[in-house]
Amino acid sequence: MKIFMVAVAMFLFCSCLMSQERNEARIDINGVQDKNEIKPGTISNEKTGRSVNASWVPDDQKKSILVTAFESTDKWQQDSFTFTPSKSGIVAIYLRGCWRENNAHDFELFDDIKIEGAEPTSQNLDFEKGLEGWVLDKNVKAETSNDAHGGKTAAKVSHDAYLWIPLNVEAGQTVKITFWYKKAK
Ligand SMILES: [Ca+2]
Repeated sequence: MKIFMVAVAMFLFCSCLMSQERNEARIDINGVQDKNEIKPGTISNEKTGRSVNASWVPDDQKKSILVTAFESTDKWQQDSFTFTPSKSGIVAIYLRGCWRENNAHDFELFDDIKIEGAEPTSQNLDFEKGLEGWVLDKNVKAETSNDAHGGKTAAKVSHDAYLWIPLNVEAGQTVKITFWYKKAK
């Protein structure tokens, strides 16, 4: 029952502000492991995106997960957002897409990610080394795509076929994530 409720809440997150037809490129910042509170900052486009702490997870995790999503189209777009962690340590940055019913997948492409104010454990942020350094889900695998913004390769992900890397953050130090994205064909 609890899993079902979480699923419903995740569905609502996507669908309440976006129609079913709308695709999104989504980045989660997850500080649950260290109970690191992730405070939302600013986003580059408030008309097509938003950045909020997760409301659908258990109470003690709500402030430790920040979900940022921008509407994706067939064209490459660049957007950014900022956040501030409450503790120094490791958080995870996830690249993914919108949650969909019935295990449906909306695939998104990411490329040329820039991270300011934190140290990622991999510098392969343009995916020119494929998915090297990134962690994949055990069951549903993210892929590479040759439809790239820069170079020859981009990452192709969905809600379940996500990619993540650890990020070293400092308490109170604002982090800015800038990235290119589009809807995958
Ligand atoms: Ca690239």
